[in-house]
Amino acid sequence: MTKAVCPGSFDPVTLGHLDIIERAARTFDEVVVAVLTNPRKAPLFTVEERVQMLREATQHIPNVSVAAADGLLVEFARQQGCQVIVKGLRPIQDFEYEWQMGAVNRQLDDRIETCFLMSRIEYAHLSSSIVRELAYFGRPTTGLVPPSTAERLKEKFSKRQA
Ligand code: COD
Repeated sequence: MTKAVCPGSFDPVTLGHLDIIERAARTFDEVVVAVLTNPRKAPLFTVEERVQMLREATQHIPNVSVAAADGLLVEFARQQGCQVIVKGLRPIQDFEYEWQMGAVNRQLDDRIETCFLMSRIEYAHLSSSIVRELAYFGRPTTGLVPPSTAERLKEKFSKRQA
């Protein structure tokens, strides 16, 4: 049985993330989506909110579970018994960072393989930061994020503006 981890900040989950998770779930026996800390980013949503949004968005996929951790990704992968890290790769922008992360993770534990899935062309422009910016300016995010996430974004920014 091959178990994979799909890691990220997911602040919030987008349809680009969800596509990678669905494809990982078709490729591997079990997938754990891990909400981890990216020290380069200051999150809008709490870890609990991000986990909840991911659980709502992935409830239709039976072999996917969602968890949170605040340590290193390879430590999480080891604890969970994951042999593979699955990352999404958008054209150009992701390559340098993901290559570096893949190399560091291999140095930390070379028994855990990193596997990159190319982003679908229709989601290649999509990022959590673009989605947050649209929501900040009061624009709908439908069609970019799962429906329940679009609702939470609306709620978050209406509270901020109130
Ligand atoms: N289409 C396809 N893939 C996408 C899309 C899209 N539209 N948008 C994002 N992705 C991919 C990203 O390329 C990434 O692979 C994944 O989805 C998650 O993206 P984000 O932006 O939610 O998450 P990141 O990149 O901030 O996540 C970084 C981690 C949290 C994974 C990283 O910081 C980490 O591993 N943290 C733990 C500490 C650690 O182990 N660090 C490494 C050693 S120093």
